[in-house]
Amino acid sequence: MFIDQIVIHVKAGDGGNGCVSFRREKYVPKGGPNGGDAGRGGSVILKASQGIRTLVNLRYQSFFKAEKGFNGKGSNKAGRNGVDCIITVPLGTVVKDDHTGHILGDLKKDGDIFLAAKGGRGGRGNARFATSTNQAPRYAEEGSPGEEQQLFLELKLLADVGIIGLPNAGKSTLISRISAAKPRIADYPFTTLHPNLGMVKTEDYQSFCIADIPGLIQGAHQGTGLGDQFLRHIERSFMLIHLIDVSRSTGPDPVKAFHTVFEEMKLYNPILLKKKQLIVANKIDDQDQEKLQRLEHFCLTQGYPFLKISAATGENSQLLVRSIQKMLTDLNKEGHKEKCPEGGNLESPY
Ligand SMILES: Nc1nc2c(ncn2[C@@H]2O[C@H](COP(=O)(O)OP(=O)(O)OP(=O)(O)O)[C@@H](O)[C@H]2O)c(=O)[nH]1
Ligand SMILES: [Mg+2]
Repeated sequence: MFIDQIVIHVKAGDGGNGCVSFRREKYVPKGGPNGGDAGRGGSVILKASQGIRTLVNLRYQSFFKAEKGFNGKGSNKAGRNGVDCIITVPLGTVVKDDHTGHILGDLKKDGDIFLAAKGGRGGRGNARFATSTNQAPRYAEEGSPGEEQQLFLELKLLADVGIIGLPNAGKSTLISRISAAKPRIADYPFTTLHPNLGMVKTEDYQSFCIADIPGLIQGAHQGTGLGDQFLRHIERSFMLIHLIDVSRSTGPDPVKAFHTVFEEMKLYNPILLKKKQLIVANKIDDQDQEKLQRLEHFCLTQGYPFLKISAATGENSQLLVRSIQKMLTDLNKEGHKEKCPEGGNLESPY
């Protein structure tokens, strides 16, 4: 199951209470205060891990609580700290305040952590409060409460390249051709129900990550088809491959197909249109010459880079990989290194 949005509730452990105690020993009158300090409460920490792909594990548990700090004890014994609660999330998880919608963090790299709720401070024992004028304090500090908040987690995949297009354009066939990903492929629309990621290895031993998202149709922004919600997964891509069917099948006119997807992207978030797009005509093994020419002419006049391939037979697929690699290198040179427009501070828990 692919879950990419979820609300969780986190509660850090409260700090323990400091101890009030006095040393009692035979022949030692007025032994003095010896109440120990308490432990701090455990924190709730989100940790990004390469090993998981979706937020599905949070579907079955949405309340996370860290352990309370232990109280201090007599004989100057300190209480133990509460154990932290660590929640593993996939790379690309954006953490937002559920009430305000503010972005609090963005976990992009393996091992990135975000302090979701900080554990309460442990109270000090009475031994700490002894002074020359008050040598036997009968009070100790109480622990402070652990933080608590409601978070909205949103997964936005971190693929270098996103593949967009109408249903049946051959997006999944393409990703299975150039990467090791094995998505479902079939000749009916909406075969792909959630995004798939694949790593593409280039001839010069480099690699990039590519995402196949479910097809878009007219009205996707209003929820038609599978809607436009999956577009969030290409928001952070450097560039897009717009795949268009030019086969003899009864599919729509290729230029119209381009505009349909273009419009839906515009309605979802116009920022997507600023991304570099490579228009790729697919299914040239079964091409409709007129459709192909129309699309090629359109790209030429509009200044879009254009390629024609057959994802099914593999024709020109290596040329496509090289072109993507080159475009990514050029984009890197132009300084598009930062994938995510959304910032967010990663805070160390301690
Ligand atoms: N002849 C030919 N058929 C192709 C080619 N690429 C894909 N197909 C066929 O087109 C159909 C749709 O392919 P998919 O890869 O599932 O298309 P998709 O764009 O992922 O479709 P959705 O997931 O529904 O959006 C399948 O029957 C494929 O076999 C191609 O290059 N040539
Ligand atoms: Mg598909």
